[in-house]
Amino acid sequence: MKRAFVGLTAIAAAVALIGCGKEEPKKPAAQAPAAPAAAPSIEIKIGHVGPLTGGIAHLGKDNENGARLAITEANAAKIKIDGKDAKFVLVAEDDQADPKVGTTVAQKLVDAKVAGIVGHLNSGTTIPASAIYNTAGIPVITGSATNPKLTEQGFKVVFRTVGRDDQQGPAIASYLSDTKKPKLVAVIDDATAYGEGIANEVEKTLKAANIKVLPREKGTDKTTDWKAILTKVKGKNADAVFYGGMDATGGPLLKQGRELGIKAVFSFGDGACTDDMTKLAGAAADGLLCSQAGLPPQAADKKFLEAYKKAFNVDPILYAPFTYDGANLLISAMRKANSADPAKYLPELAKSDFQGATGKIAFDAKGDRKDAEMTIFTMKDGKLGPVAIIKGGKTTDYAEFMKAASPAPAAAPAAEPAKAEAKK
Ligand code: ABU
Repeated sequence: MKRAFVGLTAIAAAVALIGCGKEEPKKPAAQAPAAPAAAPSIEIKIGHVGPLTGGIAHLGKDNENGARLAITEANAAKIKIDGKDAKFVLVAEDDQADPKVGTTVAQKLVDAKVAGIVGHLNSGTTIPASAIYNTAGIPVITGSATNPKLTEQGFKVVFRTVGRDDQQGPAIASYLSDTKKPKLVAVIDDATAYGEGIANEVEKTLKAANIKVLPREKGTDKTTDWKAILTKVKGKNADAVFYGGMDATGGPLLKQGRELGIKAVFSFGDGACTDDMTKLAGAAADGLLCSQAGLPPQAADKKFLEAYKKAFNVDPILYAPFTYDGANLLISAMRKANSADPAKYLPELAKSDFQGATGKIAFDAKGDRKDAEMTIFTMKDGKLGPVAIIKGGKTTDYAEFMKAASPAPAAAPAAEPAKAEAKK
């Protein structure tokens, strides 16, 4: 009886085991076909630096937008570098237009292993930052810093898509002296590398034309109360004023000058050659003269202008077309070298022969744009209008120049206009 119980228990246990799924293993299901391997990709970081806070943040954003649009278009064009899908990423930094912050963010970009940089906006930040990029061997293209010193340092990695202040200063000073015939000019600057540099060039040109220049007056790039300096200028009865500085400080200077009853012609370089002068100075801005170190934004390639408006819902203010070209020059050189390695694509960048939104771009041995145009503007009814182009020492009426110019330059690179990736 005892044996019979043991036997039944063993059978029950065996049945229970089968019930728990210890069956014969089933044949494995047929494997799904493997998905095609994703194409290898490469992330290429491009830095942009400009002031995104402070009085000239609007110009920093304008520059950044230009570079951002180029990156967005390059991504839409599905560019391959070294057989890999290139994904370009804009790393945007704010240098607050401050030379010290400029070097800090320059090192940050080097540490982040960016392949190239568009920037900075200001000469005062670009010059010290360029030494850091040069040590790291990373190419940098500014679309707005105009002080000659930048490209006189012998750095092989430095380029600019605008002209220099030893072209711009003589251009605005000659136009002022030829058209307004001043006898005594007050020259004021903001004590920055740009402001002081262009003021020196203007003074040199005026003096060479036998025009008297008052002893230099100086503010800073934060000065908004110019009354003490302007009262002195009024007392000397200057019939023209040149200010080397940006619009954020130039607007108040002009407004206060008119409030004090100064009748002189006010003239400015590119930093204060924006429609913001009307916002800042009101009706007092009408009649001002100013220069930009390239063709005006409205003369840029139509495809670029439309894509910029579509992407950002505003028109470019000043140098966005030049930073757009700067970013495209970097990308174009990488494509030619088939590499985003700075050491490999730098030689291609140096020998660029590029049709950009601002026209044909080639660099001289220093990294300066060959044959840069200088544009002279006047303000009328609150709008800046180009009146003349100075190129190779020759002044041409703006309308005539544009009529004679070859057909509008083609946008670069080959890509559909696309909505720029919005930066929150
Ligand atoms: N070129 C005007 C403003 C930028 C700069 O050179 O500082």
